[in-house]
Amino acid sequence: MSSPPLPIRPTVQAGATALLDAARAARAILLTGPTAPDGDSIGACLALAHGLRRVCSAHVAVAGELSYRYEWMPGAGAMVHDDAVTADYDVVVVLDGDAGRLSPPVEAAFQAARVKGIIDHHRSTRVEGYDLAIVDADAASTCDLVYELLLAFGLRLDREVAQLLYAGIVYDTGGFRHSNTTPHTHRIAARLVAMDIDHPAIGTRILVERSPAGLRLLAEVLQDARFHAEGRLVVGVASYQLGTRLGAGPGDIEGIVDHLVYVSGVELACFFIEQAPGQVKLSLRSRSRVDVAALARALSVGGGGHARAAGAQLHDSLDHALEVVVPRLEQAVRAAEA
Ligand SMILES: [Mn+2]
Repeated sequence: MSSPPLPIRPTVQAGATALLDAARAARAILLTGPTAPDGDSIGACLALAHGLRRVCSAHVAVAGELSYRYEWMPGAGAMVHDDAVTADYDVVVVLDGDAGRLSPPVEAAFQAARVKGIIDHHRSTRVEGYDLAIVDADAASTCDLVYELLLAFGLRLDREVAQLLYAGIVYDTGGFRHSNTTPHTHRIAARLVAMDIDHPAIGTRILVERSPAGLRLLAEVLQDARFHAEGRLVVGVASYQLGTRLGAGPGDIEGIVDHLVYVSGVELACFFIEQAPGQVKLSLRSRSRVDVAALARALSVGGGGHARAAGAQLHDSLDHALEVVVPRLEQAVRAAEA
């Protein structure tokens, strides 16, 4: 029994035509996520690269630095390290995040490109400044959009692409538990699972598995978590020194903030990650009331994301960041209760 075709949203349909035209006129295409790409970004880039290689003759490269969590993904081994990206691509498309968060070499390639594109579902993303934009904040993931894009290209799914898209969807919906999960996302996922992919293994690798160093890091962060605002706000901290002592890498940080926010009574969680001295990343999650995308934007110029999951980057010492930000988080959680 075959399922009826899924509808393709108008923005994807229009964008597919524009992207195909640009791709067929191009010699070289670069697909990239923002710095430190997540599962949705990597899945979307690799799946779109796979699709584009079947509909045009341009050289298609994917840029990004992978954490160990994503090394298994088909095509991941051929990704170009950000530092090795040169500025000679006709088309550069940013997936799952805006061009404000590219690493310097990728930013240079983006600026030099004849066609600058974006495919994204972050509510904070603006379409100005791009020649080609497929942006829909109602999509659960960028992989949802890429799935429809590949259909609009007239391509049939294969197992490789199904694994990539499923990984991205599982990542961004937290295993179909977050509020962005819709019947449409489930319908897409059903079609991907029907491709005979090893979906339990993908779900485990993307959401659950940790390295031994990552387990110790999780333990220390949870041990030292602090509650504020009568238990409605929780703050976790991973100092640079802690990460170095445990030998933890970027992949070990992912998912820790979810442990913080899913504590009874908690509405808002903030995880402070000291990436290097003077450089602090904030990872924000809320349960139902605080708009963390707005909060992240208020905390830093490049901050943003989704209503329930967002991030911000501060150029500040860890101690000073805590001193300044925690009262603002308390304020936000109290305002949301009022
Ligand atoms: Mn995403």
